[in-house]
Amino acid sequence: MKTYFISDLHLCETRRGITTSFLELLANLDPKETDALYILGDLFEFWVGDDYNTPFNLQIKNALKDAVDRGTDIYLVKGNRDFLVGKRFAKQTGVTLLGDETVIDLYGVPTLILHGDTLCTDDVKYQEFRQKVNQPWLQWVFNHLPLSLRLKIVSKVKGQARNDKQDKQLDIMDVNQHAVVDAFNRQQVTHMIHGHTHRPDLHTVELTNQIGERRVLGDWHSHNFVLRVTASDHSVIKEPIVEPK
Ligand code: LP5
Ligand code: MN
Repeated sequence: MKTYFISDLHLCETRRGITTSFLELLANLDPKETDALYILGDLFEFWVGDDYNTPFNLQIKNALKDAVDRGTDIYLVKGNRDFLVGKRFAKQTGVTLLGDETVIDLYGVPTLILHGDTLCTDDVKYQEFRQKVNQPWLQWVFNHLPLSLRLKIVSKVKGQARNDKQDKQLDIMDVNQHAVVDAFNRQQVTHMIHGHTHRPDLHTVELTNQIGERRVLGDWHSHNFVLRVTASDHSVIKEPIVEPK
């Protein structure tokens, strides 16, 4: 049996190659051989609300629903770009939404899964932004605004965030080691899997009396990136993404 992990696809209408690659992954999931698919955040480039049913969003929702209906459990952790995915999305797709940090039993190994943005504590401006936009009352208000206004706000804030990011040093956008060790200790695990930083790797981390393992997933920019875990091994599947002309 296999368990798959992906993150940071940033699906959007203009990147058909990435979308095709994701739809193929879903269509090829064999429920007889698959325990679960975990999507660790930033499935979408941005999500303005569960009611934004463009043909593109419907295509993705339907593909998720088909895969779930055929018998594969799919779990979704929200990322910093799709933090507004909500209960209606879960109901429409059959996907199970997870909280910021979840410990799963991965073939006998308790493993912490998360998007990864919460580990980047040196990026103070981002953490302040995250706190603001994750306030339930603000999300409630935002979700009740007309779609056209929501789209305008998103495009404005995105522009501001993009400008802000250009001035940031690269190392503040990676994880903070203390935050990593804190997460291992808080959850009492020695294994974690996350995305967000777009710096795929396998790191060892010194913990009290033991060594931790931190697996970072890659984004789906030039290649797709799937981590496949079985009871005996971990392997990364990576293939070039071809954008149709
Ligand atoms: O994803 P990536 O790698 O490009 O960048 C992230 C961080 N950026 C973000 C920004 C969002 O993706 C932008 C989405 C727009 C959302 C609009 C929401 C509308 C309101 C909803 C209310 C419920 O996540 C980036 C990190 C980087 O990862 C690496 O970790 O550095 O962080 C930023 O760029 C954030 C800026 O530093 C701060 C931006 C401040 C903008 C001011 C907005 C005012 C608050 C609005 C509240 C309504
Ligand atoms: Mn992210």
